[in-house]
Amino acid sequence: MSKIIPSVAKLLAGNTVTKVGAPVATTSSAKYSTKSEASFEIKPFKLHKLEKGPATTATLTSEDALKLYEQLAILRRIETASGNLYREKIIRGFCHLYSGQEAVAVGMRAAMRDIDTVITAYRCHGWTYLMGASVVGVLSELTGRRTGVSRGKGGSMHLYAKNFYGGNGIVGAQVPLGAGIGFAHKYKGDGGVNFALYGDGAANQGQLFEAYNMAKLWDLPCVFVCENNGYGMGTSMERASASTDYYSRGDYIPGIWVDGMDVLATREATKFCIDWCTSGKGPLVMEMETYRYSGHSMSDPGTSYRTRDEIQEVRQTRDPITSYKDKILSNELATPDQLKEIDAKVRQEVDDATKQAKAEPEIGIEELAGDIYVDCIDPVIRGVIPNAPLQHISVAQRN
Ligand SMILES: Cc1ncc(C[n+]2csc(CCOP(=O)(O)OP(=O)(O)O)c2C)c(N)n1
Ligand SMILES: [Mg+2]
Repeated sequence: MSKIIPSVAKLLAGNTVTKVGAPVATTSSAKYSTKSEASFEIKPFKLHKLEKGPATTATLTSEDALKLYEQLAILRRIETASGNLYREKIIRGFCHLYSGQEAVAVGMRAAMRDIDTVITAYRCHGWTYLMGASVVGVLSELTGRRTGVSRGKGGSMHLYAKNFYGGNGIVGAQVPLGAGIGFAHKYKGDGGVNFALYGDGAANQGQLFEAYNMAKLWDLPCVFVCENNGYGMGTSMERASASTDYYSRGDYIPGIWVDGMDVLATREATKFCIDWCTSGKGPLVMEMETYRYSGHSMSDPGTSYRTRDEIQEVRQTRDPITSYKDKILSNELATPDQLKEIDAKVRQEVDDATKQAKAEPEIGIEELAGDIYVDCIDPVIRGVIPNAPLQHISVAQRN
């Protein structure tokens, strides 16, 4: 088996610039990777009002290579499970999948520090996991169960975790909120940076430009991240946007275009943004060019405004997981056996979480008015029936 690796390397080599580091294992077992570190060249960033951009060479250790692979794989698997649960009618309501866009979140998360914060729109399942929730916490929320991150009261669009401000269903509304979280970092002087993610469709809203303005006036540590997946529901970006150079649309705010299908590019760009913001230079706009494989939501087959060939082409040539897998295999940072092992572990974890989510109960009716307030001043909550108010109760544990 170990003989396969050099030949895979030859077949797949392409964008390596150097290989450094001594072999970490001299054993003949293919279970072990053979290089401790490798360097990769990143597709050039496009810059707006910046003289110098992020590093275009990324170094990756074998340990990080496996970690990133596992995260990419688990995000994809969570969405596959969510899609299935939706088709089984166990997940109800809205459900927007992130498949195809995983490298954006995983690369960003890899660069973020514990103090940094994130807010996004409704494609939020993967982010919730990356910010510390368990797979059960995510899937139970989607299925409306007690063990969900919002005790089953939020559903697919309203997931939260520590330093993760959701999960927001109103297109674009998370962006001014994100500037506000950036303000909180500055006000408290905690050194954190906030990342506010939005889509190419949301990018045309007026409230974004108001948020840009305040963020620049006050030089807030806030990165505006446009996840350009080519479409806002069934409308292509070319039909909706007079300028599709989203990285330059902050005008007076510097911007960076990033290949959002490359987890190393998103990681390096995010590192750059953190350095920029923490040195007091104010906000940045980052455009991540990516693609969504599924329809806009589960009720959209996703093939009336784009061709099946287009989706297939992206899957074959730019898939964030396959392309990354090829890279780490050909550079001997991981062996096929190691990746298979991770795939099996991920499948097991998500399968177990799916079973558990299905088995968990929903919360009782007595919690209908639970946890509305942190400090409850008036426990009487108006309901839909006049003269039959509900009682506020505190249920969830807080840290
Ligand atoms: C204020 C508002 N307008 C319209 C909608 C309906 N809507 C939900 S998602 C969406 C498209 C957003 O596209 P984009 O910003 O590109 O994000 P993507 O879905 O591609 O991630 C629209 C119009 C909404 N939820 N909120
Ligand atoms: Mg979009």
